[in-house]
Amino acid sequence: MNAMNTLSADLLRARIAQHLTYTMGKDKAHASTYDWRMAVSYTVRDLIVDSWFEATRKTYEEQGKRVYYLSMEFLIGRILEDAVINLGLHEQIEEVLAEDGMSLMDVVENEPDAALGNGGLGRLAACFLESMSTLGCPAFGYGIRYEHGLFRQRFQGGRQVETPEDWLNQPHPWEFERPEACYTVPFKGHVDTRDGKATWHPAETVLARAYDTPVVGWQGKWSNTLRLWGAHPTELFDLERFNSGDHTAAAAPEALARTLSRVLYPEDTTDSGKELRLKQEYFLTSAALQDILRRFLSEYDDLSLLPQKVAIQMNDTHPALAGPELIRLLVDVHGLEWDRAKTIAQGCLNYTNHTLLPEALEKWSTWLMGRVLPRHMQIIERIDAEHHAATDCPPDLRIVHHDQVHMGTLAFVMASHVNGVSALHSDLMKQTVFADLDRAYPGRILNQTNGVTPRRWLKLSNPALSQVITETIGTGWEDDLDRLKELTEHDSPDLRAALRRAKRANKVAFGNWVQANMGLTLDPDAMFDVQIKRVHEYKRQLLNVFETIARWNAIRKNPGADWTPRVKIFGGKAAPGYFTAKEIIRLINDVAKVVNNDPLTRHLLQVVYPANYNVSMAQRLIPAADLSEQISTAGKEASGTGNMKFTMNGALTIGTLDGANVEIREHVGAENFFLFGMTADEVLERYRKPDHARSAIMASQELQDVLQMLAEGRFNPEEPTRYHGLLDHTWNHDPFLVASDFSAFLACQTKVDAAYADTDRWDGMVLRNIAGSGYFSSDRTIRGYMEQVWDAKSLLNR
Ligand code: CR6
Repeated sequence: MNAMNTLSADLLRARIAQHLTYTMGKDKAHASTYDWRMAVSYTVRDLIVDSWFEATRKTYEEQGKRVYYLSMEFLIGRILEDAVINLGLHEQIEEVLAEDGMSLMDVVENEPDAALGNGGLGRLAACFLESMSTLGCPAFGYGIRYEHGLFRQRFQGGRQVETPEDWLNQPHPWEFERPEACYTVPFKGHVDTRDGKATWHPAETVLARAYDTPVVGWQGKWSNTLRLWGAHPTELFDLERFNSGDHTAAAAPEALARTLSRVLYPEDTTDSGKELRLKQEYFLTSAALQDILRRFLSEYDDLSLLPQKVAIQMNDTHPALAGPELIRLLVDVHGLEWDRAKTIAQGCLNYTNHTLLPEALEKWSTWLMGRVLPRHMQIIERIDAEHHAATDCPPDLRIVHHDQVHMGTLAFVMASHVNGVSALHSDLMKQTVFADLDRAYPGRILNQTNGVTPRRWLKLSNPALSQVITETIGTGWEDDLDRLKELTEHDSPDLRAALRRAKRANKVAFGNWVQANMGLTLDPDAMFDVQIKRVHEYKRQLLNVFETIARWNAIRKNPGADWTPRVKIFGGKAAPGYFTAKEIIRLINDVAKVVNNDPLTRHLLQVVYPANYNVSMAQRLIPAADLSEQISTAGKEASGTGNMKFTMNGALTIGTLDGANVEIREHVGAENFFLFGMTADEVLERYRKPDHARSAIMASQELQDVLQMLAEGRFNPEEPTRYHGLLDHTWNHDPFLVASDFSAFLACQTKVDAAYADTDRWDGMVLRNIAGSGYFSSDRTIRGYMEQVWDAKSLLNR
């Protein structure tokens, strides 16, 4: 029994009332939902603080290893409900609020999403923090406190329009500002070298100030810290200038500093190549490393112990300056010799790679790096020279070549362990992009397949299914997700019916939300077919919308046939500068408009694209899904994590053999997974055929019909040429092989229709998907990191 469960409703009632009165300054008669939300949040936060202190005390006492997770993104979403679920206070708080006519749901939904991330990479970091707390692994997440998280998406005439997000417009009740935890981060200037000792004279400096948010694990037994850095000016406001009337110039130092933590870069898988982005990456890395060293030196005085006590994870290459920065701090500030410093740094650092797409592997020009970080450029060159001498590598394997600093190579060379995020991805790392480095540093590449936290992604987001699970196998699955396997032992018509009822209830709830927000009425008995993720060509939303058009054509040709009704649901944002992705969004919206207004097919096919997909929308949508679309070109999606959430929530997957789909299929059984399309090897083979797109199009009448309709402007008569660029792209380039996989996709979708029509068969498949999803808990992933990457095995089961 969790200690929190014994907290009486009386105590909660008193504390919430106390915060309402004395923190918010409101009496009940005048309190708004916002006031209640803040009062409940402060009450819950107070309860977390105790376990947070306890965890910190225990960590200092044990003198064991600490883990530091450096990430430019933490896509946290809402915090209150997650904390309430983990503390086991859901029912009590609901009861207390009801007495005053408030609903916990309204209060929870009043909270803005903390959207400090773009997609999978940022959400993974958030799941990892929660799992590290659940497992009692002493850890800090280090990131940037962006004032504006990921942009808000609206549709205007079907087009994506971005508006700024402003989650910090309101006070953020979860964080503690730490004015004392403050570090100077230098930029630019020049380096003097005298008697072999380098001294950096920076031209600009900024202060990094810490803002801490406790992250509570399951049952409130342990809490770790998410420490986000806000940028502040080092120079004070220029009073002299202000008094002389130059008000703008007086505020200039402040404006300069603040831009550093102002916005999250919205590119997800492209290298943005901007000076500000490089400065942000260094700002995070330097502040984090200074903080890590300060904490270490408050406990130990021998820096050689650092690798024993500290594991630093670089989440992608964004914090890859950690290598040179740690060497700089050890050599220039703490006076260590180069060799010793470098060995210590390598002993602490590890690197996770999240993509093989060449455009996403970060590179900075030596000119920019040398200008913004002159001391680091020197250090990088020395690391590179030693890497070259030790491995005798060819020029293109060097960290610096063609006047560019290759951050993937730098991260690789400076890390003890390098890992991919699914079995297939880690294999491909060894076979392709990192093949030579793998030979030069054998054994360095490992695999740690991603996972997701079942607390947020099952317990919280899907109470209906969670209840069925608990009624069937008892409690305790929440932090031991392999136990879901036991569901198969209980397979029965009753259990299948219960699963079906839970799914239907979620579909009805989602349908109500769509009705209220979009004015569309959905049929909860139709198959809910969902593709939600960033919009990117390799994820092939285009393949899905082509299939939608082909389906519409087929139904119109033969409306009386035995069709399985479907609702095609899309969600996702495109990077603001990504032209093709934005065209795909517009096309989906144009198709939706026409298809949803066709009286002949409306009861058989609907297309829904709610704007502004985010974590909260995912929590609403995934539990309501029947079919999960994971249809990327094989070899392109490093892992995926949405795919895991759908499986856990009893949606079946239609997917390619890509990323973690491969492992999902192994765990749920091939017969319970709709596989289609080319394998990664076949994809490579296909690229060698110069007319791959044209020949695939010519082989499919259905695809030709779809493309012909786009050529004629069937979905956009007001501007019939709108998609001619997209068509040209498909006929002549088709870089992600949409045409080549189209027929296989269509055929597989027909199998999905047949399976859905056979209710009992479908329900059995659903059961096996849920039962097989235990492996995809991020608790399993974190255990893997603790054992194989962080050398922190002894922290498990203590
Ligand atoms: N875009 C991968 O593409 C993976 C996540 C988390 C991604 C995705 O397949 O699941 O990372 N990569 O590992 C990057 O962000 C670079 C992603 O989210």
